[in-house]
Amino acid sequence: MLSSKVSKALNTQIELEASSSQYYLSMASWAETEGLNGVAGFLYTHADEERMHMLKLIKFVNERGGHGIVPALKQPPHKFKSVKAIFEEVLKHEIKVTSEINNLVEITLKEKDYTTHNFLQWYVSEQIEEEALARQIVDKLKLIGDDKGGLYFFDRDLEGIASAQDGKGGADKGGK
Ligand code: OFO
Repeated sequence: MLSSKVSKALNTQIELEASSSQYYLSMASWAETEGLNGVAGFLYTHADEERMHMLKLIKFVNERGGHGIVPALKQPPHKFKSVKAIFEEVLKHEIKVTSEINNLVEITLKEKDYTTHNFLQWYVSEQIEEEALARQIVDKLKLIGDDKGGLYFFDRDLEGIASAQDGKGGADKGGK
């Protein structure tokens, strides 16, 4: 059974995952209107992954006798300056999510809730991957600078990453 503190903290995380999903979805839609299909595909997949993170939390809270609340969400920004600005935002956002996961882990330790602590380890590892990927993309974009040709190839590269992630996402969804 979840303590009210842990339950409240998990519901806050549910909201953060849901708003991450909306945020990346909005970025994806902008990229698509700019003809950046690779960037859009990558971000659409990323938005789906965040939704899966939310769902996994809702199911866990419910299984443990709590109530996973589906939150109301604020409209995310829908205009972006550039692809680089988008991925800098993604990195900043993921760093924030990592810090929230860490706070959550700390709460479970204080509450001696080792089951939730164990469950959260999946999110701890996931954040390492997500931050590293975002950082890698921002570094690439820094190298490209204003080179339009470079951006074209970058977009194509992301298309490849998105389809690889799609495969992984499918397996993840079945297994979690
Ligand atoms: Fe849910 O991992 Fe990104 O935000």
